[in-house]
Amino acid sequence: MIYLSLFFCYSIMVIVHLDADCFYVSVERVKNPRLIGLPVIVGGGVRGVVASASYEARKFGIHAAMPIWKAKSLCSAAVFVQTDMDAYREFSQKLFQLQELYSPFIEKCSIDEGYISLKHESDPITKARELQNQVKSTIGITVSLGLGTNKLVSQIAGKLWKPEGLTVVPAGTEKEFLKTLDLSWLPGFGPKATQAAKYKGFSTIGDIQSADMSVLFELLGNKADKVRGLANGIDLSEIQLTPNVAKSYSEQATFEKDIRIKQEIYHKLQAMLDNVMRKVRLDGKAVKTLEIKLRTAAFKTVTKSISFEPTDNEEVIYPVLLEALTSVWVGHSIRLVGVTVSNLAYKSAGQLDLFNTPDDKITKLLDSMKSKFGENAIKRGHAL
Ligand code: TTP
Ligand code: MG
Repeated sequence: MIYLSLFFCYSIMVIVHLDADCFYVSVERVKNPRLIGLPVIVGGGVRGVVASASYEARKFGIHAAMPIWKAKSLCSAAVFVQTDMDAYREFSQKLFQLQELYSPFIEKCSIDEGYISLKHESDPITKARELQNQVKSTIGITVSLGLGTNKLVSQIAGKLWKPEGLTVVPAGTEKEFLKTLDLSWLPGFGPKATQAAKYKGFSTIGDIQSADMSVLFELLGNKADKVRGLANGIDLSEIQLTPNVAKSYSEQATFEKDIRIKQEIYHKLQAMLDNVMRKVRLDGKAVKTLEIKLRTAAFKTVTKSISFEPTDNEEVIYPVLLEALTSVWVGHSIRLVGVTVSNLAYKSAGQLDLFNTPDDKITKLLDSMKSKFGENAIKRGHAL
């Protein structure tokens, strides 16, 4: 009986709310680990306000949107860092790409916040914990998660205990969970509305649950019904799917002159594969499928795709590339070639051994030379 009811809870408690902890600060700490443990404030610029405050800084009463001068007066020891939007966008992309490995049902709400449906998982709590750990080990920042039967409950649960929280609201306990929380947790209750409601004697969500409907109408007008539902943990809004960020990496090129020699085309495809696999590695991923595309001088296009064990090393894929090319090669003149790698896997610390990465000393050397001296600083022989 217990097992049955637990399974029932798991099977419908499937919406996860994810929000990164002091996101801008966390990214700055990956860039500069000396900031770890200190009261850190990211912000300034034209608006001169706090964008993100570390949890150490929040102990001094510092919060987002506060003028920098005020933050300085509250904590003279705080370290102030200018915003670096390129870095935050890059980390945000990584964060959402990683979530895509857990679910195809994702709604991105902001740079560091979203909903993920785990309705296809038999044990969403374990899966959510895995996601939380993987974000930390691969991206280097922490996130807080809330699990519930709907978006409202999972969002409140996720924001209630931070940082690194994982709060679960089992099915059937939504009303109880919300009951003692301050009114301002409910959507629509900004500072003004909350003040007006408090004036009328409403203080907690529980007060709204048990309020006389006529009083609620007086306070909220035609929103009263909806708000009463929300207060009782009823939210029928669906996850609004956000299109995927990066499901594949590809490159294609049209030759100045058509090429008829298979070896030459193979070398061109190898060079393109080198480029896309460098991007795969920079994003900390591995791939499981290669597709090549050839377009003949007569504009006939052929494609061939082959799957293999996950790898982030082009050397492992060269034989697959040759196999794909050989399978479609009929000796035509070729005007355009393309390479796509897809079916992505995320390369986390714990998964390193799972990836097919035999001896990648050369690949590592090439990557580090390109990072230091530019993309064209060094190439493999076939790219020359
Ligand atoms: P939030 O998730 O609201 O804040 P946070 O991640 O810094 O802290 P928390 O642990 O409470 O989630 O916003 C995400 C980022 O958006 C935040 O790091 C900086 C930016 N931001 C602003 O630039 N201005 C603001 O007023 C707020 C609230 C956020
Ligand atoms: Mg956040």
